[in-house]
Amino acid sequence: MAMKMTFRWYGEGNDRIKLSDIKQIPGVDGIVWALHRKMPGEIWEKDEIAAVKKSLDEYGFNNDVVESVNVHDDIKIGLPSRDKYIENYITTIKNLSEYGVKVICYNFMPVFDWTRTDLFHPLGDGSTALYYEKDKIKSDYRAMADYILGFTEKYGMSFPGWEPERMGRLDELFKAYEGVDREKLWSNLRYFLEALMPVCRERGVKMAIHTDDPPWDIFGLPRLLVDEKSIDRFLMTVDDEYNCLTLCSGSLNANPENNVADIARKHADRIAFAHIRNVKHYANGDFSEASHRDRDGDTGILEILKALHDNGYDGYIRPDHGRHLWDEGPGRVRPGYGLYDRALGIAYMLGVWDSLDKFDKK
Ligand code: CS2
Ligand code: MN
Repeated sequence: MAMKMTFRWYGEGNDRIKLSDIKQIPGVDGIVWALHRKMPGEIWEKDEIAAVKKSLDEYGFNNDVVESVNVHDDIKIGLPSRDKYIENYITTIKNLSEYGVKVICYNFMPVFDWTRTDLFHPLGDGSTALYYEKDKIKSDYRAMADYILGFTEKYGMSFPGWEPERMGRLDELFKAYEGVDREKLWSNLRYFLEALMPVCRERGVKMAIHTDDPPWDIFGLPRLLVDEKSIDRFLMTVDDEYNCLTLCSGSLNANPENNVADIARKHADRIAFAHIRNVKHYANGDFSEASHRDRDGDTGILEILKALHDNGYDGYIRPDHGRHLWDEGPGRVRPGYGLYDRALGIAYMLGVWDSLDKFDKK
């Protein structure tokens, strides 16, 4: 069984990139998809799932991986209403499994999904990339949310995890999370997964948590999946082959102390999905995203791919964020999710992988 290459696509009418464009990238087996208009907690209905599957079938792409089925805040906070939302989540898992879905990527970050301070940071060669300026993320969560929302409104796009409806209630949300310290969040995550595991086993669906991005607390909110130790803890807490990891190299390596290849080697059997992205660090703690070429960043892309390959990795993989190239300026591209650099990333990764297959037989 070989590793399966995938490409994230935001869906018909929600992504400027077309399936027919993706079809021309060599080696893509599947589309990582989602019903992006669903609010966290809502059930994904069978007819909606069937429609996406049909559109992917036409191009011969598998629909095995969903990213993301977002988790309702009440589950993360641990409110009594969580049981109702967990029931909905279980129904969604069942519905997805009927259409062949095998992996669900999700995250358990309070309030915010990935966080950056500049979506179009010039890299000096004419391209731009996502950028994190450490000093900008201190206490003013409103200012950061306004920056992201200003962008999404201007260009009529929505970002997963940054739903304007939720962002409009930020103060309320921060208040609701007040009693949720790190240990409480761990126990709420455990409660959620233990409720899901029986149906995951029965249906053959792996839950693959995405590592937190960036991997440290922000605005006083705890983040759990931040380093090797916390990943060990996560996998032990619910020690089930259906409780898996989405290993996101760029998220983890936003902290340069994290050796992503070591983590990949240690937990290869529990990685269901790998996001490959390169990060370049600056001495003051800022970081920028970079091309997939190993030497363009500090993440150790070659070591990570080798670690997965050495362990016979046969899960799903995708290029994570890419730079914005050529005509992909603001308004013409989803930040991080352009066509060109992700296609180049795939060609690079497959080049490495094919060479390992051919010359590095174990
Ligand atoms: C993704 C995340 O764009 C990205 O960085 O890797 O947004 C990811 O989809 C979510 O955190 C998973 O729920
Ligand atoms: Mn990722």
